[in-house]
Amino acid sequence: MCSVSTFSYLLFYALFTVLINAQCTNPTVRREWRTLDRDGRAAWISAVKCLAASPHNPDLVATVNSSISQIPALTRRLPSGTVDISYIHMDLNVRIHQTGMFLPFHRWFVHSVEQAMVEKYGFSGGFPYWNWTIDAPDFYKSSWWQDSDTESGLGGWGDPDKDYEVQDGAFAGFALANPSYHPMRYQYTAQPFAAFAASSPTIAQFFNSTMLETYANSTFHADQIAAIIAGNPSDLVNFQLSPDNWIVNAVIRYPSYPDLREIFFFQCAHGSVHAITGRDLAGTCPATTEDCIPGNKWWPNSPLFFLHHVMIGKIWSDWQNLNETSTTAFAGGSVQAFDNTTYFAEYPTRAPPMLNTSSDIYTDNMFPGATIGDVSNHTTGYLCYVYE
Ligand SMILES: *[C@@H]1O[C@H](CO)[C@@H](O)[C@H](O)[C@H]1NC(C)=O
Ligand SMILES: *[C@@H]1O[C@H](CO)[C@@H](O)[C@H](O)[C@H]1NC(C)=O
Ligand SMILES: *[C@@H]1O[C@H](CO)[C@@H](O)[C@H](O)[C@H]1NC(C)=O
Ligand SMILES: *[C@@H]1O[C@H](CO)[C@@H](O)[C@H](O)[C@H]1NC(C)=O
Ligand SMILES: *[C@@H]1O[C@H](CO)[C@@H](O)[C@H](O)[C@H]1NC(C)=O
Ligand SMILES: *[C@@H]1O[C@H](CO)[C@@H](O)[C@H](O)[C@H]1NC(C)=O
Ligand SMILES: *[C@@H]1O[C@H](CO)[C@@H](O)[C@H](O)[C@H]1NC(C)=O
Ligand SMILES: *[C@@H]1O[C@H](CO)[C@@H](O)[C@H](O)[C@H]1NC(C)=O
Ligand SMILES: [Cu+2]
Repeated sequence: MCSVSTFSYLLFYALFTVLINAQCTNPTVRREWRTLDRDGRAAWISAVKCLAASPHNPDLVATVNSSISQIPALTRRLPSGTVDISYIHMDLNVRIHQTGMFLPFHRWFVHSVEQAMVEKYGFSGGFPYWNWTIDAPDFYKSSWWQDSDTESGLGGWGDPDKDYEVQDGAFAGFALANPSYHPMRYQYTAQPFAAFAASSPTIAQFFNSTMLETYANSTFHADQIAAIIAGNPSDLVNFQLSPDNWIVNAVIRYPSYPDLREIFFFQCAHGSVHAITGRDLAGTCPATTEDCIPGNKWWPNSPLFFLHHVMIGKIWSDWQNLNETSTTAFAGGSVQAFDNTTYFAEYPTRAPPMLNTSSDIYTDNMFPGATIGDVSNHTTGYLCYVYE
């Protein structure tokens, strides 16, 4: 099933270099998942499964100090493609969220995974995306969760009696590796913030009654996303922040909380899609896993992670294309600014040292590297795709 391509590394590298320099004359097309035909959906799922079954990449190195990343050493990982892919996101967590790397890293990350699927498993390219604004009005019952085809369907919600493990579709029983092996799970969570606040009194202090009762879908409905795309021309920092400016206020009001990372991340449109889908898209620990710290680290466990992030990349692209001052806009720092709230208010996504378009995207040596400038336009050659 998973025929590995015969390309040698050198040939691949040569092609790759040519591609970088080439004009983007024949872009692949990224389409909304539901507009793909059955074969198109099955081809993507098949390539994802092949990648998941592929061997561990021995070149992968964790680069973040483990006292910061708080993840197990790489040597304790079992060999598997999705373990590796999840692992670099776990390792780089603090560098790629709430920093200037957020949008560039995730665009590069999806592209690199897509390239691996194309080079190794004959995927024809054109990574699909999940336009969840379609689902926002009635997320639980939406068409997204209705396709139980065993080769082309993403399946439905998990079974509450089985720790929300997904029972149908092509990913039923799909084995995930982080934080320990378990079948893939999704749990509809309409108001995720109440449970999040209840998890600790320290976290609870950030939430007033409005926030506790916020419906996750209220942050990613179509009107709101259209407003985000139309807003803040040329200002990438506020574009990135715009889904959740109000949480910045909360952070400033409660300066004592020692780790604001999770609070901030949970509240935006991006985070809300993770949270409303629950379990493996939300970093909720499996029932059987002891010593597990929940969080966003292993979100890429779930194949939906990538469909979600192509959508985030499309929103960025739509924003870039709406106003000529936005096309090449870049601003952002390399470190999160959570510990000191004065600092946080000054640099909500971007504390110094500052990044620029020549800055290298962090790769953990897992995939070929690129700069922020390489990914800021997806039709210049390094990237070569359009959205439909
Ligand atoms: C990792 O961080 C710890 C704690 O701050 C420090 O003691 C150690 O020297 C660091 N290790 C490296 C390789 O920088
Ligand atoms: C999502 O779908 C809606 C409805 O078709 C559409 O209006 C909107 O532009 C789409 N959003 C993006 C970012 O493509
Ligand atoms: C969010 O979901 C609830 C429950 O399905 C629904 O009643 C509400 O209208 C939705 N909100 C938006 C903004 O679509
Ligand atoms: C809760 O805080 C948000 C953000 O600061 C604010 O918009 C909202 O009005 C507050 N709600 C209440 C009940 O205080
Ligand atoms: C683009 O944004 C600038 C502000 O940065 C604004 O002055 C200009 O009118 C916008 N152009 C269009 C076509 O919306
Ligand atoms: C991307 O690059 C292409 C080709 O150079 C150019 O036509 C297009 O306007 C650019 N788009 C953005 C969003 O910068
Ligand atoms: C917080 O950051 C601000 C701005 O960088 C700085 O002026 C202030 O001294 C810092 N406060 C503490 C307690 O570190
Ligand atoms: C761009 O950022 C990198 C670090 O990411 C730094 O080494 C380099 O000096 C910066 N270049 C400019 C022109 O500021
Ligand atoms: Cu991420």
